[in-house]
Amino acid sequence: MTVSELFDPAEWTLAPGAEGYTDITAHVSHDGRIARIAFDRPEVRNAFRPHTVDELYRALDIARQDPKVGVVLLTGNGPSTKDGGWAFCSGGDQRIRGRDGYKYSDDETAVHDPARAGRLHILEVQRLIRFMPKVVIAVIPGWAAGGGHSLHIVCDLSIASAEHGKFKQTDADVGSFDAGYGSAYMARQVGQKVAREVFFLAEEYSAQRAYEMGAVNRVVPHADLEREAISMARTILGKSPTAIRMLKFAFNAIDDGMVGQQVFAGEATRLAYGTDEAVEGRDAFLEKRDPDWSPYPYHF
Ligand code: S0N
Repeated sequence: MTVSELFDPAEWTLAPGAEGYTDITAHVSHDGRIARIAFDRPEVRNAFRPHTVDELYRALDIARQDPKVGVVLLTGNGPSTKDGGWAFCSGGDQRIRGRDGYKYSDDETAVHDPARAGRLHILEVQRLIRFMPKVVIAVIPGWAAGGGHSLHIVCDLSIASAEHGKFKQTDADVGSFDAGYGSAYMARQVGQKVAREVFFLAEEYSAQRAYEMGAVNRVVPHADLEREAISMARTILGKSPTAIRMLKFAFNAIDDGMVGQQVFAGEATRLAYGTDEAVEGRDAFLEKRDPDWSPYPYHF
């Protein structure tokens, strides 16, 4: 079965736990270092329903916890068999939007678990992308609209198809709004005037325009999109994992307030634990003696 026209089976193997997914596909490169996670609902421009978001969260979290994976490619399979259209993601599935969020089923007579009603958990996915200590690249073969537009904004890097990459922030058209990273962080990327225009006018813009705005890193021929994304990932994988992790959290910190500081601090603590100085503190406690800090200077 074809995963996507741009998917090269020679590059990938099924990711752990991916057998049962219905709304996404998840693969890892043969050396285990790159994860490819893709929306797989091309007939609705890869719109997500709660079940899609559950699977996406699971696949991303598996990639987060896999010590071999250093880069995640987030993309959309395609094209649509109905009309040949391509999409990265068109956001929340409007057909199952209720008054309190998105429903797990469009069966109005079904008994819904109240704890699972009205889920808006795409925001949990956004936070996972934001805070995972790995680079996440949005690989955009077609439409990035609504909540799909916001997902590309929250990814660390974006690469788009020159022919089919299209962008539109439809939130205000359908009475929804990403008042978090989707809008405020976009303004950080492209400036306030441009971000407000994107949201207030909800016009279509091309991959080239997205590049000129500073929202997309690279625009490449459609047929080369995934190859270029893999090449970008391989370049990143050639760098120091600690340096990349610290840099990602450094870039995040200024916009993430105390949480950004906490994430950065966690990484700093991990590094500090590796020093002889920290080992001395732990050993002194365990050996019930005063610590000897004399070998450790006050650096200036
Ligand atoms: C993507 C668009 C621009 C593509 O236009 P195009 O190429 O003309 O295709 P269409 O003919 O329109 O679409 C093809 C088929 O796909 C269906 N479809 C497309 N998008 C959706 C969708 N989002 N939901 C359901 N169906 C969709 C079409 O209906 C069509 O089907 P058929 O063939 O049967 O007619 C264009 O399609 C478009 O504008 N789509 C809608 C984009 C949109 O408004 N998305 C929702 C925006 N809101 C969100 O995403 C919520 C975000 C979010 O989740 C969130 C964020 C922050 C805080 C909370 C939340 C939360 O609510 O969870």
